[in-house]
Amino acid sequence: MIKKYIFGKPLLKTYAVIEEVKAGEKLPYFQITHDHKIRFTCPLEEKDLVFGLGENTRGINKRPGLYISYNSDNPHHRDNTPSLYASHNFFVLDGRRHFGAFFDTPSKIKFEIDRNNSGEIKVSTANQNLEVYIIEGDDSYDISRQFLKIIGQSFLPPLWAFGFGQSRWGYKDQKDFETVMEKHRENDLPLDWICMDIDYMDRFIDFTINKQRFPDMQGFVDKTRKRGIHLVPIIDAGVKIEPGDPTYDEGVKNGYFCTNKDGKFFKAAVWPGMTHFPDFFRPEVRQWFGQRYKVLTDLGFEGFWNDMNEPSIFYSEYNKLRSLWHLSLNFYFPHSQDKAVDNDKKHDYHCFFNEVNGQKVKHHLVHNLYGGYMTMAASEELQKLLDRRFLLFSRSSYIGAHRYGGIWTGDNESLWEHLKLNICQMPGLNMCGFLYSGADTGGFGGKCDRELLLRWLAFSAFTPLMRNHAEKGSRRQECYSFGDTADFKSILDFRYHLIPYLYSEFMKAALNHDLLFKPLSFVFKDDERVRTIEDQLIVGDSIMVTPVIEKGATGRKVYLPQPMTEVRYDGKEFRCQKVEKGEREIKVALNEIVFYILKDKCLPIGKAARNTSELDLKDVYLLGDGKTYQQYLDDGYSRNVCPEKIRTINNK
Ligand code: MIG
Repeated sequence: MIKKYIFGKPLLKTYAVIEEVKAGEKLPYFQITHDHKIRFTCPLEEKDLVFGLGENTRGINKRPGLYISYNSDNPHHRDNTPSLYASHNFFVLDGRRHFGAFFDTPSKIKFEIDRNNSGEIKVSTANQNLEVYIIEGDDSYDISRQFLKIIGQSFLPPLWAFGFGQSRWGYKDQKDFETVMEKHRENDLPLDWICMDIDYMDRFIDFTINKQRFPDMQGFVDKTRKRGIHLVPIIDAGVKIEPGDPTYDEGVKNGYFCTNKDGKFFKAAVWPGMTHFPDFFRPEVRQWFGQRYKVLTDLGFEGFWNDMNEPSIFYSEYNKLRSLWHLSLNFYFPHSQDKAVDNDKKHDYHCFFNEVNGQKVKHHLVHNLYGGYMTMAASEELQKLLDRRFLLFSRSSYIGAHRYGGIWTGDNESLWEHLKLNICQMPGLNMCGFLYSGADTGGFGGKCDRELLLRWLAFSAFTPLMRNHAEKGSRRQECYSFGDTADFKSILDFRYHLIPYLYSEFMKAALNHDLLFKPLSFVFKDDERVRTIEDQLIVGDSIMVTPVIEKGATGRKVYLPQPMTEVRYDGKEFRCQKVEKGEREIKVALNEIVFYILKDKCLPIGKAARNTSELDLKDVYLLGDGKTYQQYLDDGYSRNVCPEKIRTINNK
């Protein structure tokens, strides 16, 4: 059962909830106090866990911790960093009582969960106008699914988006992209898509192509498609101030950009130099900006990633010094963000305006919706420009944006700690609707080594978005950059064997308002022990994954809440054995993947392929002791999806 409670007079209806929800009278579970902020407090019992909060840091269990929803570009985050690229304000309290709570506000909001042993959840925001949804149900899993239902169906990417994606900031011309393709082919490493980062553009101007570097982009896109590979260009939020450029000219002529306190277009520096930000809050601006993608769809592109849309700002017309100070503070004290975010009163986000229902509103009040609105702009117009499903993923988001695109988890680093974070983020992201997601595999910043990349790929092999991405100037981390590629081939081949299952489970989850990634306790409700397990996850209906996440480890300890089938893949074959319930010590070599099939379940395994265009989703065999598998099947690109496209495969 879901009820909503309205406080004050919210500025706007966010795009998060799309189903009608009845209003309740008195908010249960929380005590409310008002001063200059509104605070909601809820006592915690000793054994209560808190799940959710989407992309946020720390574990699957968010207790204890401080989380501040205020979309921030923060490549140096650590475990105690309160704000990342997204705002996902939904959590479930899991204990003797169960309830879910969604704090629907476009403004900054703080979640203190048993912070400093307070023994309570405290949610506070200076914007006292908001809606709170309370969801009651049988258990955390049920509550999460009820929430997924009211926020609407997740974005559905095409099948090729489940293939392996290679990316690196710094690939600059056609030759660089050809090298990636050739290296993959030479080494027999599968590949479905390559990201084009900002260097494909003319001086970082959105919807332009650098003609020197790509003399015939249309021909190149075409040729690449014939090899079964998609090129996926990036689009940044900031539009360069560049008279003569159509995006700039049209934006200025029609007054489509965010304004400053004098009513002029707000100026902020990002990659292209000084830019204006499209005011995505206005429907006509979204439609206009979304239609600008036509420049690229006309060249044959069918996939995009939207970046810098928090929006990220290097410095602005108001804050040159402060921003430089802020940047250097981040550089020298990467752990000090806690303060930096809290002291942002003079920040750029207080210096420009969005137009909300005809009224100028200070950006900081609606900040967390901006990136998601950019995703909506692109998605709604790409629907019109293309006749098939497209790939779209964004860096910044708010709940609701999951209906329009996927997200990646933003800039991370080549750290074992960030691999662990990636694992913990997945269930939370799924609880907030973001099914098509994944991290920069191998780490964006820092020095990735062979071992970390292999272990990370072995986990990413289960995430819908599987992309190796790295920062300009960092050590090369393509799968062919570490000498012998056989181990990498084994992991990437595994991914392609898994795609029939992954795609089918993804589509079923999206169409039935379900999660793909679940904490063990969502499935094994009566097993006390699984409640604190954070390095094993349930993926789909049939399997449990147990990634290796320690440096130098030759294997790991796993816990089985029931007897299962252990599956081991080493690049040659799948080997299965029945294993007992309880603890197990397993060896996992660098080229191997070990996972478990739940009791009475099975999964389809497909053939290896160089890319998804070679895959036949029907050509599968089953592993596990389940009697049947319900496979979702379609052509991988049509829009007319429906939950009935299921075939039953019998297990012999
Ligand atoms: O300030 O486009 O998160 O994936 O490679 C950095 C360059 C801008 C940030 C993105 C990252 C991308 C990079 N971008």
